[in-house]
Amino acid sequence: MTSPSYDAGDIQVLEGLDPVRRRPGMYIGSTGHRGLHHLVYEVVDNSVDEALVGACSAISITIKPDSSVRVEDDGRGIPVKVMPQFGKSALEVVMTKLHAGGKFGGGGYKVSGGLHGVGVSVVNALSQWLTVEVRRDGHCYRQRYTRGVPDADMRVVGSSEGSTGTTIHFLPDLEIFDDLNFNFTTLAQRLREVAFLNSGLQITLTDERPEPEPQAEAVDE
Ligand code: 0RA
Repeated sequence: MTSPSYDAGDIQVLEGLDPVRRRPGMYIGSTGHRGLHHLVYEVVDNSVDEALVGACSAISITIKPDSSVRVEDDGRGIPVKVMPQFGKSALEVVMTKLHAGGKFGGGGYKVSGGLHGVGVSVVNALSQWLTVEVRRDGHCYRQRYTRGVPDADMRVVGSSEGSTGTTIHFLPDLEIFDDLNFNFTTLAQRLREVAFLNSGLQITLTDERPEPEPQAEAVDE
């Protein structure tokens, strides 16, 4: 019997998320407006990666009234099997470990999305809370995190009703970001570019925030 062989391509260095909260700018560029919007692009890039392998045809992004953001795709869903080397679901590993180079696991799982992707775990680390739902293998799985730390183990919450995909819903952390003022136009411009570059991929952006009240005109006394 031969023992498994390892080469540089198999090395996986997975760290926890503490460094991300300590130095957010290193991972997302800034904790201002740009960094805030980068969180959305990071999640969407992972869905786009699914589209690039022909596994995803629609991505829907919603800015919720509390300025949380929900990104839903119809990709394969983040894998959920327990990874023996971690004793955790692949989902929890993807959401709570920072990959510092090398490949993720032997099965060809990737942790980060896109060319410049730092991974959805960075978004998790920088969110006050994040919920992920995966529709896969006939089930709907769910896990919630607070500032990147699981509240509980992943659990089955229902049937996938025949569909597959991933829904990530997160509230950026005001301990990290200056404010949560997402700019619809900024997001729409970037997402339009993504849609243009990925023909056949449907991208929907919805803003559920209340309209700002018209401000009273300043009147000189
Ligand atoms: C790791 C491995 C695979 C897919 C994903 C992650 C994945 C991540 C995100 C984030 C948002 N939507 C996503 N969809 C998929 C490969 C799955 C497989 O081989 O079945």
